Amino acid sequence: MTDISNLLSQLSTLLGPRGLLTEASDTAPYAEDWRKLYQGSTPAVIRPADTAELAEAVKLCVAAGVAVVPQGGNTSMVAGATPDANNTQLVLSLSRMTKIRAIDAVDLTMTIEAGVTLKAAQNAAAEAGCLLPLSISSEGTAQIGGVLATNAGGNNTVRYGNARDLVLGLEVVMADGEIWNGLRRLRKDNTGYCLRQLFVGSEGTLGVITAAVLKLAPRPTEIEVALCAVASAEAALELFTRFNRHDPAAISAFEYMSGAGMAFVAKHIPGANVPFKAAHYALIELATPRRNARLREGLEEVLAAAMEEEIVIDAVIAESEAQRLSIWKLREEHAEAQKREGASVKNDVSVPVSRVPELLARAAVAGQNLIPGMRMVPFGHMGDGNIHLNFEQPLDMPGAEFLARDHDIMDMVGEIVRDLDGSFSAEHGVGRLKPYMMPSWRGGAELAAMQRIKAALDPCGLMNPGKVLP
Ligand code: 2HG
Ligand code: ZN
Repeated sequence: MTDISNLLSQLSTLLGPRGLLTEASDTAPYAEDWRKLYQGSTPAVIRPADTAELAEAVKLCVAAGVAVVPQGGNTSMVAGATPDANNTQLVLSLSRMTKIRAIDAVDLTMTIEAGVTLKAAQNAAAEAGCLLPLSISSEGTAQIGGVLATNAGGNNTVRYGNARDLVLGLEVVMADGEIWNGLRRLRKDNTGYCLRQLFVGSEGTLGVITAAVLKLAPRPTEIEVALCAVASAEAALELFTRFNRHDPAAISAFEYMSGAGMAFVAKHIPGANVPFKAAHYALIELATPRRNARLREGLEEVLAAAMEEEIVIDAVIAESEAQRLSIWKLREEHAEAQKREGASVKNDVSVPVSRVPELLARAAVAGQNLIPGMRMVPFGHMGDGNIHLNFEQPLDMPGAEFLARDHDIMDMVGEIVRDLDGSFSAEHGVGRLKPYMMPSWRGGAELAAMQRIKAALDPCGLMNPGKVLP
């Protein structure tokens, strides 16, 4: 690495005062991850105004041999977007690149820049009479670039797939500073290797996503949301199966929550209104753009039968948009509530949907055997098999002592997940937290191919070093 002060003065000339932060008080928030697992340090945050500036900035960094850490809303659960502690990596923030370049309600596409928050993108799509069918708990802060770089999933995967499934085109600044304009909005385009899908999910280790063309969907005209107390995790699965048999095309979300997580939300989140206490909850959302689809009738019919058979113990159906949002708040505030409760170890895992109840049962037993008193807080996207199988510190164990056992806990969960043909990371990615797991889960030909791709596209190893690959 060469003289960083020389690079900083070049960047300052290129980007101007708004485009470069160097004061420690300004850079500090960019150097720490949302979970506060890692305290990083950076000499500067680069904040380009547009793609051309960003590309020039990357070229200067490459010439100086200085690494960059692309960062969107900094909401990563695996510290995928924060620099290490050596004070040598520059953070590359996309947050000034917030243009919505185009929306086409006939083609059902939107072309947007990486720094637009997911919420702002959803709102823009809605104003154009469309739906951007991707929803995650951090959508108010998370930015499109990060959402794509991590292939975020979230609440609507069961219906619309992951972020990857919504991408038609990308604009990327490659690791050498060249701009690749792949902002095509075609539904068919078989012209060689599918480069855009290589960048989606690469977590900023191959290049920087600066803009994207996303698929939109017709805006639903009917939406129904119900929160149910269910008898068990098996009952939640049975309920999901029944909705699937009834009208699979209508399900837009099917989420699971435990009594433990809901109690944290009730305790820590102002305005949270939990309608009934239960050990297991299911949240079902049905939505459709079809006219007169009578979703409400179908919902009530399935729930009534399930109540008759004591699969569902209690249920509320939202009667207004405000009630719909307040039910969703109970689910979406789980991460925040868990953070406020104390130290937690997260396991963002996936298994085949049919095996979710077994996953929960086995992890509950193994967890108690490993650390007695550890509180299991499972919740998540049951309809696609992705459970956040999190554990909270025992009430009588200091947080630091508990966090020192994080690998033991993650490995305990990992063993069960492996046995159930699942994955150690469902939607949060690998980041800085989980590269050590890659050899045992993705070793051999798969990891070797990934390493060759990394070496080919980022030969100097300056794109988000230390993330994803061990
Ligand atoms: C969610 O589904 C997020 O709310 C966060 O993916 C999950 O906090 C977590 O473990
Ligand atoms: Zn999630």
